[in-house]
Amino acid sequence: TVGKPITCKAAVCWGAGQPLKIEEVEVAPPSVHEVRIKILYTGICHTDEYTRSGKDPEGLFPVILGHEGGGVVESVGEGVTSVSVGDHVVPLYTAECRECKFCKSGKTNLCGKVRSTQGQGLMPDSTSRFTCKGQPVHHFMGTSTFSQYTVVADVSVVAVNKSAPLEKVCLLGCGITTAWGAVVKQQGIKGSNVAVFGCGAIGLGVISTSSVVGASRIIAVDTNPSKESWAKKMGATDFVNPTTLPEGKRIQDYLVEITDGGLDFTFDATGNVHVMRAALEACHKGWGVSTVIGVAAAGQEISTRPFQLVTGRTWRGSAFGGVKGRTELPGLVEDYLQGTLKIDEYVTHHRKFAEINEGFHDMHAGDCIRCVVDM
Ligand code: AHE
Ligand code: ZN
Repeated sequence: TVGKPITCKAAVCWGAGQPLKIEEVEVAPPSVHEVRIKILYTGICHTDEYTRSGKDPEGLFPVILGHEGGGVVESVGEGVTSVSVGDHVVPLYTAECRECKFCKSGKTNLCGKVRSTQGQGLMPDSTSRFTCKGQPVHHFMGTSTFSQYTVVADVSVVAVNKSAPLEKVCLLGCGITTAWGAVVKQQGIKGSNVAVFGCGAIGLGVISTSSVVGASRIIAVDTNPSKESWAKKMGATDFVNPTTLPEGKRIQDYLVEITDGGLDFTFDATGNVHVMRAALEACHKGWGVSTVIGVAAAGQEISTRPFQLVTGRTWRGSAFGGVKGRTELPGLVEDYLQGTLKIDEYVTHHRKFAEINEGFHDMHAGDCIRCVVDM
């Protein structure tokens, strides 16, 4: 049977730099291999703000942002077998088709199936399911969770245990999973020393996961002194505020000094290219590995002396923590239910849907780790 369009509320961003506006939108029924989801909760991530601000070179407007959602399957299109009506689901901005060159390589979680249309703000058939005031509205990251109903590709959604609260496991849609994967997919963290630059949700998740897998020393780095207690609560053994170092002392030189030659592993969770450089240069000669997680603004480039690499440091990065969402998210939900994966701790702010712009402001305040919006 062919479904009907649904009229509901969505937060539309009409142009770069504009606040979101709650509008009535029409959400078309799911087409072949698509799933329509009633979104119940969504987190707000810096990437939503990055695209809203106009800094994202892939940004398109008007758009419905949001990529950290939790909801219930309302209807499915033809050919959908992986989820059913009523399933509790998390949309995935990194799809997993299990058929493309990337998925079959066994080397990456990046899936090629829908990425190009996703980047154009469209469904795989190159059209949008959202209409507002008679005008098509772009999708975002294949998820658009800032809408009470959204449509996603069936390769871009995973069903999870219904006993898990969606207001918490929605955060597995981005932040928590990204941080978890960046650590567990990296061999050798156990018994090693680690430095984490930036103590937002991602940095704290890296600290927490490093602690769980048994890193021997975890140095948290942040310019905000109030992040020290957060970092220690998540398992950091040391906290360094680079702004309090003696004048002219670079953070990388300081870290190399206090670690007898540098870190085994460092992580950038800031998106600042100067911090990325410091994170690489804080690595131990011969074997240190630095992972870039943060998203840098358009036009930004990283640099260092090639000698840093010649002398055995490795610069790498991962997206969505290298996690294959459909295969791995159900297990992360079980870990959460069993108490071995922290999620509740990250939720510092709650907002009603009507207050979503305030949620964006919350994010800029130093006391916010994650704000969850009740749709
Ligand atoms: N569109 C941006 C890049 C944005 C980006 O790097 N996105 C991250 C996820 S951010 C989650 O909060 C990512 O995983 N990208 C992989 C992908 O396939 O997009 C730009 O600068 O063009
Ligand atoms: Zn995100």
